[in-house]
Amino acid sequence: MNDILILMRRIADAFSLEGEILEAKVISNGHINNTYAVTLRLDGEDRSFVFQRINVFVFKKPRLIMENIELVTRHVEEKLALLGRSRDEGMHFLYTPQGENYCENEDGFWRISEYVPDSVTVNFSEDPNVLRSAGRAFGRFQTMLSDFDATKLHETIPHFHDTRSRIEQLWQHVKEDPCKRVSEVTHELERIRALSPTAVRFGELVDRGELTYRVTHNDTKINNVLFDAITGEAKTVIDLDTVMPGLVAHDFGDAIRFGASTAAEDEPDLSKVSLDMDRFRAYAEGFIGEVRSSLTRCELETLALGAFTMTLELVVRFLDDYLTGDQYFKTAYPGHNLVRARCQLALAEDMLEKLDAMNRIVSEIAGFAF
Ligand code: GN1
Ligand code: MG
Repeated sequence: MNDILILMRRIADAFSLEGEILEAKVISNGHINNTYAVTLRLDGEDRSFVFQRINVFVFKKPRLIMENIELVTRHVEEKLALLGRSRDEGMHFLYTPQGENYCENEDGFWRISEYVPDSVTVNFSEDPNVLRSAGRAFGRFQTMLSDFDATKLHETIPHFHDTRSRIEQLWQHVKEDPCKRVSEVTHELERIRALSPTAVRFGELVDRGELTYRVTHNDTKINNVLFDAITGEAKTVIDLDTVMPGLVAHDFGDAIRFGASTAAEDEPDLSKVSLDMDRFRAYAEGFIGEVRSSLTRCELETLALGAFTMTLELVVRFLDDYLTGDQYFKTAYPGHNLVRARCQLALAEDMLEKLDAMNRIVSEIAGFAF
């Protein structure tokens, strides 16, 4: 048995998951946790599960994430049952004999969820229909949680999408320059300084009470949606680690940042990086179609600004991680975070130029002028 199989066996045992492990594959989508697709032979049947080790550098209190997930998945399950929809549209976690949805031991902090049958993830697609379907899935998720009591949720990463404090933290690290890398990024810092006033508008709108928090997903990359392998329709959203009070524009904006870009998040050739307006429109149609009736005017008016803001926030986060020694995001090569930051900066600049065009599309879909 190879090392991964031995490790997976130990984790399965902690959850009393019996059966022979037939296969264990690394899933390399996310930047934070370690994920494995594991297939076991159980009672003569092949069953697949997702085993995940939580990154406790990022999630300092992983039990609190699992408490949030328990509450959120239960709420979603009840909603799906009421609507007569398929159980596959929600996520299902396994419990240990101690009744917990995680195990914590010398191997780390682990959880196991059932693999959603016939599902696939998509990292990049030029097909607007994929974006429209993803928009519907995140919109439905938002709607299902609209009556969920946000005070029950722990803030698993404080100030997660507080762009203002992310920017302040970056300037603090620029001053400290712990890895002596600041001199390499003077151009990027100059642009961040110029673009910051636009990126901190959300903080100001919240301060003035014009926007309020809802329960949001907060990590709406298209690869956090499971699609039906046969029909291509989105089945469910995954990666519920950052479900917390947040702004609708964060969820909308992060999905656009990742899914409507013409290039990957870490494309080094910046001439390839821009916002694809067809995919923007498709996602907006899917998302707004699901949430339209519950959004305020100010929420609708700031959806497009959310795309720019989330993209600039990622510039700041990737650059901050680069300046402080690449401790947060997994990297595939030295300088990877800098490449990501530069790519996201090119995208943010393009989004700012297209902000009016994005707003016109949102206004058209929402059915009123602003
Ligand atoms: C991380 O783990 P993953 O790849 O779904 C990050 C998000 C970033 C994203 C950038 C907890 O998400 O906030 O937007 O990378 N998650 C956390 O790709 O920090
Ligand atoms: Mg993820």
